[in-house]
Formats: sequence, structure tokens, C-alpha cells
Amino acid sequence: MFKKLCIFILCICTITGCSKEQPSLVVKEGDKEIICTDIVSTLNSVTFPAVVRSSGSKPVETEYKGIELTELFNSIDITISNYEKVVFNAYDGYRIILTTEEISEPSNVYLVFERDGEILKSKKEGGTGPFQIVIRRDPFSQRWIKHVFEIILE
Ligand SMILES: Nc1nc2c(c(=O)[nH]1)N[C@H]1C(S)=C(S)[C@@H](COP(=O)(O)O)O[C@H]1N2
Ligand SMILES: [Mo]
Repeated sequence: MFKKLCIFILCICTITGCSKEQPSLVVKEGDKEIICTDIVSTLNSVTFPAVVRSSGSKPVETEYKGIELTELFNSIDITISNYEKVVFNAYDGYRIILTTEEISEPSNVYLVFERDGEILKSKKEGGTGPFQIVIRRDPFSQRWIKHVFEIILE
């Protein structure tokens, strides 16, 4: 009976996706690699408004949910003031570099995973996620790197 119940719950979880793995991200500091796996569930997330400018469409007002990048660094004991710049790499080969100064500005650089209440889809699923960097003081969004998977401190 118990075994049947377990199998039943497992099936429901698989179908509804509640057992879906959380996306991960790697942070590199020297020759150390930190794999961040439960960013979405464990860190302090915030929502904020932004205007999205995607080529070929009109600007749209949206709400993003994510964590301030400095929070992520704090959570893995990285002191960014020890570094000059941070490199972000995306699955499609896109790369951006931010100064640590820019990242340290309050309420500026966020690692987002939700837009208007919906989890960001991967590139394969036609989205901009699973993670995207949003820089609130970069209104033209060229540096809002989509599909980011690697962050390197230099
Ligand atoms: N991974 C990735 N992020 C990216 C880009 C890209 O090609 N790949 N393009 C950038 C540019 S130039 C802009 S304007 C915004 C919006 O891109 P979109 O016009 O393709 O929506 O995303 C930025 N982030
Ligand atoms: Mo662009």
C-alpha cells in the first residue's frame, strides 16, 4: 500500500514538474569552481519593473524577479572588491564584462529567473533563461545577457 502511494506521488510529481531540477550556474574564482544549484529557492529574491527592448518589437513594461548579484556573491563568500571585473558567458556564445564597481552599485545588477510571474524558459524552449542578467542602469539592454551559465571573477 505504502509503496503504491509512493509511486503515485512520484508520478504526480513527474507530471506536474514539481521534481524538476533547478537550473544551475557556475562561478569561477581563480582555479576554484563553485556550482550554484539552489539559487531560486534559497536566496532572497526581489521583483522590480523594467522596460524590455527586444529587436523588432516595441518596448514593453515588465516585472522581473531575481536576486541582486551581490547577494549571490555574498552567499558563496566571494568579496568582489578583491576583483576588477566580472565576465559573463552565455550558451549562445554571447559574452559581457562588467566592472565590479558597476556590480556594487546598489539595486543595479540582478540575476533574474522570472518575468511577469513566469519562470524564464531556456533558449531551446524559446526564452531568455533559465538565467538572465538585468542591469537596471543599462536601459538599452545590450548587456542584459540571456542564457548566462558562467560567471568568472578576474
Ligand atoms: N545571450 C545573449 N544575450 C543577449 C544578446 C544575445 O545575442 N545573446 N543580445 C543583446 C542585445 S544586443 C539586446 S538589445 C538584448 C535584447 O536582445 P533581442 O533583441 O535579441 O531580444 O539582449 C542582449 N543580450
Ligand atoms: Mo541589441
